[in-house]
Amino acid sequence: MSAGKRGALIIFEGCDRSGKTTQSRLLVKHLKSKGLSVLAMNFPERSSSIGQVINSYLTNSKDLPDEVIHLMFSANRWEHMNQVKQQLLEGTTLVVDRYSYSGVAYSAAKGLDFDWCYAPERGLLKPDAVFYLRAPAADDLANRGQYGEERYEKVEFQGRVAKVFDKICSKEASYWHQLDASQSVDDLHAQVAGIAEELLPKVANQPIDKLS
Ligand code: NYM
Repeated sequence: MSAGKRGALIIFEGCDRSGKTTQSRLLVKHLKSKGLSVLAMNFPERSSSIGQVINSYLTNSKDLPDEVIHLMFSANRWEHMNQVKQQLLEGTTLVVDRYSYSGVAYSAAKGLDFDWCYAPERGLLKPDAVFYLRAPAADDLANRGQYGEERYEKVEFQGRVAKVFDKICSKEASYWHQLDASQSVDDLHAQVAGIAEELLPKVANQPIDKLS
């Protein structure tokens, strides 16, 4: 990599079981095969002390007020931002499974105010691209296995989450790519890889923006 060229911040978003984890792994593998420096990340990042509280909440061994867990998800992103920025500036592309938009979508789906939910995300690094894997009907997703083991993995709730993602997608259309999550893994990957390959050289000399 020549001096000064940064990596891209690429996010996968969508409901539970929409294929984000599979697609983000495939993208990392694909970009690595092209000789690029790329790392996978996911939020929540469950290993930090904040992440461990989030994990206890998600696995139902701990209860917290909706506002508190919302702010913990956000804090979990904030605690990793310096490291993320450093990696991008060193030329590493980050492929991230969930980000601020999951934070807003899941909490707003519970009934918290949308703008209140978004406020703590302002100032975090702005993604260069978001791949929104738009789910088919939520009950189709339930058939993909292991649905219902963690908090939030309920058909009706996922439908509400999808509505918030749809709203964000139409507001943030300039860098969101809505993709049909019901197509085959390979077809979806081909679309994702094509968009990512075009994106990387475009952002390499651009400053890193912040969410506003
Ligand atoms: N989740 C994830 C939130 O509610 N807020 C957030 O900010 C983030 C990043 O955590 N059901 C929810 C969505 C998922 C759950 O995520 C765990 P994953 O990708 O299944 O580990």
